[in-house]
Amino acid sequence: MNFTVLTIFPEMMDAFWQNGMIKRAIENKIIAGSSVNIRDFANGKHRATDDKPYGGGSGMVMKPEPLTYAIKKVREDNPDSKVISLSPQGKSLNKEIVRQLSHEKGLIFVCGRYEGLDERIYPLIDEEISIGDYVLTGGELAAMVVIDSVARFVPGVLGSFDSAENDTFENSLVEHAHYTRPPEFNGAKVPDVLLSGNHKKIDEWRLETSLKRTFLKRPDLLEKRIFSDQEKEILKSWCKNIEKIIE
Ligand code: 4H7
Repeated sequence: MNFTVLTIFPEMMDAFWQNGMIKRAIENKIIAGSSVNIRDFANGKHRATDDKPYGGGSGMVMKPEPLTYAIKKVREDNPDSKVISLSPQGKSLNKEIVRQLSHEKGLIFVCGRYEGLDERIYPLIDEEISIGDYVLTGGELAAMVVIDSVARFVPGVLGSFDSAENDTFENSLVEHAHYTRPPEFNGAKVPDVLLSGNHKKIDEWRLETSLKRTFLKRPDLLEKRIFSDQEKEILKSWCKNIEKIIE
């Protein structure tokens, strides 16, 4: 899968392409990630990418020509890619959109700055996405959020132990508690069951902590959940105990 980001601040993207799982996936040629400087497509002495708004008012607007030329060039090189603009007026990102995007051949992200894009850019945009109802100074951080979440669904990006399908929101429970060495830190011990080597007991304990944490931190997720028989037993055992306690 091919990710291309159109931005006037390509340096912002460098740290993203050059670290962690994204870096490794690029090195292993599982995904491709690159940035294109919109300014390279700007003309005139100052290579301006912004200009004053018609009709007056404060702030600047992204000029249509550099962005149009940049999109057309990147599209020629990646004819099957979808062009996405990140903006507060887009559809809110969620796991369904993330999974859907992960099936595309390539994604081209347009990162707005200033007060936004000249309206004549929009015919070139296939989809508008927002990462949430808040305002950012530019689309770059939003593009990183979308790419990071989408890349996790591309086979081979995550290690063989990890799977996007198993994480929170996929099965609508919060992740179970995690512990690593040392076995005791600042007086807090790792639960004995995790050191027992009894994998049936460990799985049960993980499911129970997962349910507990969801109950306390994200009760909204439980409302949508279809519980397994094992989960129903755990929930019932809590209720039994509650009846004893309040007797
Ligand atoms: C495109 C159009 C995304 C990009 C307008 C981008 C929030 C999100 C931007 C704008 C973004 C998100 C220009 C809108 C400046 C706000 C004050 C860049 N903000 N801006 N205005 N939620 N900003 O995904």
